[in-house]
Amino acid sequence: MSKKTAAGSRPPAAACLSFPHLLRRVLGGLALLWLSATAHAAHLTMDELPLQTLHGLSLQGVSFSYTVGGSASADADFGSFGVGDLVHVQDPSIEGSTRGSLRLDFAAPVTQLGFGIALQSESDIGDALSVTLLDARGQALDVVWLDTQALVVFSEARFDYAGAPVHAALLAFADPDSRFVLDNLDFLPAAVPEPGSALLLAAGLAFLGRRKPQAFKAAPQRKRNQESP
Ligand SMILES: [Ca+2]
Repeated sequence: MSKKTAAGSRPPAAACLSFPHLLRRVLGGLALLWLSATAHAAHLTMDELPLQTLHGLSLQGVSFSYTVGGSASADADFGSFGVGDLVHVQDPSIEGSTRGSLRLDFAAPVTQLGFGIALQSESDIGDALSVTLLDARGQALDVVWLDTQALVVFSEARFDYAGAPVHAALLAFADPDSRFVLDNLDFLPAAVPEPGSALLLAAGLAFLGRRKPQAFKAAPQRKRNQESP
């Protein structure tokens, strides 16, 4: 039997895959499914809704609470105009008194969080505000103190975080006699596979479990075919 005839009788390509090759192909497909899971980044520029009181507002997976002395306050607005076009914040934005604390609660925990902040000051300010990142139990994952810089008119900074899932963030200001502006809020919910992807993943693993013995039995047969004259 010639080599050409032997090649012509070769079994279909899929049957020739060794188990490691098959495993790589299936896992590659499953990885693509996994990456298509529901992780949609949000970018809020505070023009999503008209001017209104901030406390109690929820949109795109984040809820805002603004309190002064532990009580809900109307001294912070969403969609406020007046700060103009600065480096880290631009009209419209969130604006309020630094007497209060601002809390962001996320509908799904976020692994990335960022925002621009400006204080009504023309000076650089060290430790101008603290950002406390909270886990699912309300325990502090981290506390970050931000310095602000006098860039245009206000004293500004950009906060960016990437790490363990954060369920809420609490902002508190060192100087209670000023105003703050917050804008360009970015957050990325932790990826959670969609139900369909999870089912496909389970089906893929079940397929691998059935396929493994067959693939190992097929390999010696191919070797015998190649050695035949
Ligand atoms: Ca804006």
